[in-house]
Amino acid sequence: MQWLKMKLRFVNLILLLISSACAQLGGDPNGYLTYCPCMGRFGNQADHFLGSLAFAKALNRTLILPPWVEYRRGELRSRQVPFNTYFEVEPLKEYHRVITMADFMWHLADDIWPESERVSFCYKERYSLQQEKNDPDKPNCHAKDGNPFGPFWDTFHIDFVRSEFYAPLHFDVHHSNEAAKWQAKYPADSYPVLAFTGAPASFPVQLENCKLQRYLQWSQRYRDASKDFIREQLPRGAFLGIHLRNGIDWVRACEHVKDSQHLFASPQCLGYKNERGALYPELCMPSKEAIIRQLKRTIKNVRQTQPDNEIKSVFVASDSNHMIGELNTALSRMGISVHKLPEDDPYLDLAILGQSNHFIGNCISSYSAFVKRERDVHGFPSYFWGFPKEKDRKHSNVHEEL
Ligand code: GFB
Repeated sequence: MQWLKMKLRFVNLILLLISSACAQLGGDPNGYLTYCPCMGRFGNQADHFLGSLAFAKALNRTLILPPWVEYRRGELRSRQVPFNTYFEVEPLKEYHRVITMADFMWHLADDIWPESERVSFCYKERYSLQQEKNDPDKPNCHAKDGNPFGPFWDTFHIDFVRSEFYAPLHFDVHHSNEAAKWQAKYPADSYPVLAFTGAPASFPVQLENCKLQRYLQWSQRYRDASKDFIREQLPRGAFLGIHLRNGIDWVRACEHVKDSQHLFASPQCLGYKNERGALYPELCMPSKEAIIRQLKRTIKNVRQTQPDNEIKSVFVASDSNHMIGELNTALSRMGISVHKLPEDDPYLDLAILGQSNHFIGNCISSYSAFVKRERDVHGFPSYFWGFPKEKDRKHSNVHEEL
């Protein structure tokens, strides 16, 4: 008898735990929104994330936090890295309701988004690369066609039974009553989850959404790793973080400068309407000489303006050439040492750049833009390579800090 009572109590306890877990993860009657971060690498995905967060809030739907999509050399399929590997989930909740994709799929999807009701959303028909899949009588989003589209949804065994084309609706919820139009066309009771084939956001990030960066806070692992590196590897004192974007993909991308008004993240220095000037090549690919000149000038400026917090070292983040030898040679007479991570880690590079006393980034790069936004949140100064233009700087004595 005693044994039976204990068993019943145990079963009750388990039921209580399950029901409280469900209550915590209770379904949102206003619905959910998710998407595949299927365009570009981290900088692009981060821009898209901020826009998607703002969009989910405007539609008053919980944002299902997608994993980050990564590409490894030699691998045919993208890797999906859980959102909270790099960033905390809790601070986002101060802005809006969010849930990780893993939590949603394991705890809520069976009830809220059963397999037979999974609809993929795209603006208009997307053609498959496999011709035989394109049926003129059955237009489709082909949401899982190609890499990273297929591997992304496969991570959570998601297949779609139908496509929905949402044209002419769009994602700019700041300048019109677009959110109300979405809600009217796709109410949560008939469309519990809006699952987009790509991010419901613009690239580069809309000006209005830049400030949402404050809710994107590094996970404990990256906070600790960046602090440890700064404490253990850099000399005591202020340090200057620099981003050198100079790999072959970048060399090719910079060729588009000559026929564009904007390229990638360029509005961050030129302004969204080019109010601070037009594009020029040195903004994208500064020469080694220009980099060294700007470094020396920045270090001297800081010596003059902040004599009690002089720059003692430079931390270099790069996708390709860190220029460690050249920079050490150029800066050793000023008593400055130059450092990089022992192993490539794009996220740790970002987390360290975010904490440097001063930062020089690449205006065109969305990777640099991530750092700039994070530093703006904390009021830390940032500058860009080749900005303002050297000749403009001489003539106008412009204050460089943005
Ligand atoms: O982040 P991302 O979209 O920035 O892509 P851009 C660049 C990727 O290169 C990063 C690596 O996600 C990193 O994986 N990378 C860049 C770096 N800088 C660093 C660095 O300092 N350290 C390390 N460890 N890795 C543009 C895209 O890249 O590149 C465009 O926006 C296009 O879509 C173009 O692909 C060619 O904005 O710089």
